[in-house]
Amino acid sequence: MTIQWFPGHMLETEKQLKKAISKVDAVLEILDARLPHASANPFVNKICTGKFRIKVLNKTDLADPEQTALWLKYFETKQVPAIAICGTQKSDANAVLKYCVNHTDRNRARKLKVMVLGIPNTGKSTILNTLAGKKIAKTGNEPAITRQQQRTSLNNNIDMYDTPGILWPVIAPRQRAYILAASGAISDTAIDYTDIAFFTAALLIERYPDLLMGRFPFLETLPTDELTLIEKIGTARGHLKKGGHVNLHKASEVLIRELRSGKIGKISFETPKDIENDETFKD
Ligand SMILES: Nc1nc2c(ncn2[C@@H]2O[C@H](COP(=O)(O)OP(=O)(O)OP(=O)(O)O)[C@@H](O)[C@H]2O)c(=O)[nH]1
Ligand SMILES: [Mg+2]
Repeated sequence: MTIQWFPGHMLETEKQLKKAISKVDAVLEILDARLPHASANPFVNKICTGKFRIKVLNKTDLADPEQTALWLKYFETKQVPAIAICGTQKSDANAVLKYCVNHTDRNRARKLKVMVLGIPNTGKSTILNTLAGKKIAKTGNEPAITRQQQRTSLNNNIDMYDTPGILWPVIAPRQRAYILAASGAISDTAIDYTDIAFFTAALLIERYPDLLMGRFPFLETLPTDELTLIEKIGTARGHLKKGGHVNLHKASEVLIRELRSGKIGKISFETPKDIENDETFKD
């Protein structure tokens, strides 16, 4: 299965970005710390050749800290500059800017131009707002909130460029599409909601059984399969159809909502080991 997801405005965005990137000093590639590989747009590699770039693993408050540490080590061994932050924390966002100031070659008399780039919903506009200390850009927990490039002058002689999230035309393999969908980077209408929940349920049962049992104590024992987990959540939350059958769509919504909000706990969707050992994760 491949996911065809490429709204018209993204093609336009690509064209504009290529031009705009040539004019900035540094690119912050904003990734989701829960999925640092799946959330990396291969297109960014292509358009940023020769440009100073740092991978920013954002939303560390939602990710498994153990895995985030492993990802940073992974990027270090590949000699790829990377930093992990919580985009709503001023000190974290400032650390990223400081890194850019210290590592870019330029005439210090003029403003440093920094662009945030990445797939939808990774927190680009949030980081800009945090740095500015006020709500300059619209943000929201769904993809494609920002529709246009926007320049903001910060106090410290830095110009920040916010950009719309960009995805690539065909997302494959299936595992990657599910990871992106579970994180909220792809519109909830692009993939069947229950499919995303089944993927999520399998991940939680296999990798985070304790968090799952902690959040849903009514489970009593760890469900052996995804359907049992989703049905038990549906039953406990009263999402039943006529005849007492569980409304799987509603139960799926509960699981995904709780996962995305962090209520289940700090969860990572992929590990460096996954992409080294599993060919399906490779680009
Ligand atoms: N928990 C948590 N949520 C965050 C963080 N950064 C951003 N968010 C949330 O993630 C959602 C997406 O944030 P945006 O800043 O709109 O993301 P974006 O990358 O600009 O998205 P597009 O404009 O659609 O490309 C919002 O609900 C933010 O509040 C973070 O570090 N931690
Ligand atoms: Mg935005």
